[in-house]
Amino acid sequence: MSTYSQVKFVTSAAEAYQLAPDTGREIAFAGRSNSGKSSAINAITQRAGLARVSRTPGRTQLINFFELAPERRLVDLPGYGFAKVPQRIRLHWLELMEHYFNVRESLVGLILIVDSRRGLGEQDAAMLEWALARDRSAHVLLTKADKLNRRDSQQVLRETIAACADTAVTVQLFSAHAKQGFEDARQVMDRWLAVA
Ligand SMILES: Nc1nc2c(ncn2[C@@H]2O[C@H](COP(=O)(O)OP(=O)(O)OP(=O)(O)O)[C@@H](O)[C@H]2O)c(=O)[nH]1
Ligand SMILES: [Mg+2]
Repeated sequence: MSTYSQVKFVTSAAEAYQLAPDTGREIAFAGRSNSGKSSAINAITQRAGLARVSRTPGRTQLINFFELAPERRLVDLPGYGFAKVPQRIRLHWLELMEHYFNVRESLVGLILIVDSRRGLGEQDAAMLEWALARDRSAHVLLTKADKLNRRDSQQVLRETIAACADTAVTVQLFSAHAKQGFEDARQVMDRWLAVA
């Protein structure tokens, strides 16, 4: 199984024309602000300082591209759902995301990061729909699972699986802090990145 330890930063895009060249295969990570997206990326790639972890929600407003291997990328999409973000920035986010999902041929799958204490929200469901509508795979990481006891984490897992029933979306528990679920997440990514 890949460890992605050769991962390196490629470029950041604030505008559509700044996206990395659309070749090979890439996996996008998306989620609410503060859901634990950067922590999940660092955990899965085993690179502590790769994506910046912040205590201030909404800090990452750029699309960040990382190379896992030649022609294999991981994309950190800007977080959504942070109440204090001005309308102008929200609209820009929406336009940029629509553009990204519409044009990106190298996009093979979406990893959706959901705080397990919140569960799947409306905007999370909308992200999954965007991916599925374009025939992309999708996998949900219910993260910060260390904050829940076993009963509650199993319940949110069941609820999320039920919410994704009738789709090909897969779901797992994850914790960057407790090192839970890393291997399962990497297995999904390896499968998506492999040339069929
Ligand atoms: N307990 C616990 N806390 C976590 C976990 N993952 C992330 N956090 C915390 O959640 C906060 C947000 O984490 P980030 O990884 O920066 O989240 P993000 O989604 O990238 O946030 P933005 O880029 O700002 O939208 C930080 O204080 C992290 O330490 C986890 O698995 N368990
Ligand atoms: Mg982040």
